[in-house]
Amino acid sequence: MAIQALVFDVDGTLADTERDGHRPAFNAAFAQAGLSWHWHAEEYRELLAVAGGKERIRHFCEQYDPDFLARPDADELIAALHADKTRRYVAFAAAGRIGLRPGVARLVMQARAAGTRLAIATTTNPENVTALLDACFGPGATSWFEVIGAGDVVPRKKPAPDIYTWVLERLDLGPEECLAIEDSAVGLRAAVAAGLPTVVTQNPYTMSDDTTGALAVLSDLSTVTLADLSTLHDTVHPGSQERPGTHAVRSRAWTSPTATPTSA
Ligand code: XBP
Ligand code: MG
Repeated sequence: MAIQALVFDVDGTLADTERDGHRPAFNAAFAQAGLSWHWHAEEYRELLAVAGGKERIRHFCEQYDPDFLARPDADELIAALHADKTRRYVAFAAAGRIGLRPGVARLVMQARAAGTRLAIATTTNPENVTALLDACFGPGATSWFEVIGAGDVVPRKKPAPDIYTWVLERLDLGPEECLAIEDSAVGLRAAVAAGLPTVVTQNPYTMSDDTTGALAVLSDLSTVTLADLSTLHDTVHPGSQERPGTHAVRSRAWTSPTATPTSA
């Protein structure tokens, strides 16, 4: 079955946004608010287990600053911190501080040329998505992505399947007609739970993540073509009892030297 749509995750997949955008923006917002919090890279890697910026701040407070959560205005303070963090992230993106990961632009262009539909399923705010796409592809690039599922449009964030289900409904496609591209265990679990065959492109933050269920695990998309992804997608048997995303990758299906199929 041909791939009808590529569904991209954003953070860690399109760009190293956590390294170049989110973490610095969180820390700048904390400093601006007079808080002593500072998320170092290794600590942030652990915090990424919780998707969603507001949820991540709350999780951090539960562990390290429960007194903050005991304040009667804690919810408002977290919302204000997150709003400031979002403004900073958008400014970073607009200033060109966040670049696309290798191969992303080429794959997006190939898909557009081939008429393969494009969509996004992310936990981050829609403003962040627009800022990143505008800065990296040029103004108006959000229109290339037919459906953009982002942020709080679903109450349950990844690893719940909800954002992928939301996107599939708007694409009016079944999960087996799509291919998801993710970077993390949290994102992979969400996509697989929604039934999408999923390729994982790891980054330094997600290098040690559990990739069980991925069709393939790659270091990046630098050598991957749309034809490669189609061949890989063909190895999934729609209608079988096996869940998409857990199917064995046949060795003939993948020619990229960087590919590491999760099962032989
Ligand atoms: C990653 C996330 C987000 C970002 C921060 O999203 O979990 O929460 O870390 O963005 P994905 P916000 O990998 O699904 O793109 O602060 O806007 O939540
Ligand atoms: Mg991600």
